[in-house]
Amino acid sequence: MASSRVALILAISMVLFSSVALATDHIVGGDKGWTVDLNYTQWASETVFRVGDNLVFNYDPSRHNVFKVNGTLFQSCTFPPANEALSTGKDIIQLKTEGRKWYVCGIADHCSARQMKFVITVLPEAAPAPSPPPSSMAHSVVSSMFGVVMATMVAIGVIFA
Ligand SMILES: [Cu+2]
Repeated sequence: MASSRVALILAISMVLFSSVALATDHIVGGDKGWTVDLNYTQWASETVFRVGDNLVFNYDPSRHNVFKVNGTLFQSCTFPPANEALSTGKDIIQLKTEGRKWYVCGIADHCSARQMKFVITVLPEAAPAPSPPPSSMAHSVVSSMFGVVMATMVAIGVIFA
């Protein structure tokens, strides 16, 4: 009976996972992380950001920090109060809304002179299929119902096996 319970849990979790949109972790600056004199504007321009994705800042917390700012503060490299900085050295920011977001380092002249600043544009969550919204909605309902039916059949098969 224990093994059939495991199979049931597996079947249910397969359905759950299949309906969760894929979120991506974007490591800011890639292997080099968040540091001076790296072209983050270029990094950001080569990356597609979507709602639900994460920005991951890896850095030495004794040398850098992270501020999320608005466009005006970004342009002038001025910062919110220091206690609003992220400063753990491994900060993960989930992108919850669409639109433009600005990030800077608030230490010394890293924003104004050492390129530690970038802007991103967050796009809507990825659709499950590259089709127009009404039909893709219908498609996802059908496919998730199919998944539930399959899992139920597998579960019933396991219980009565
Ligand atoms: Cu810095």
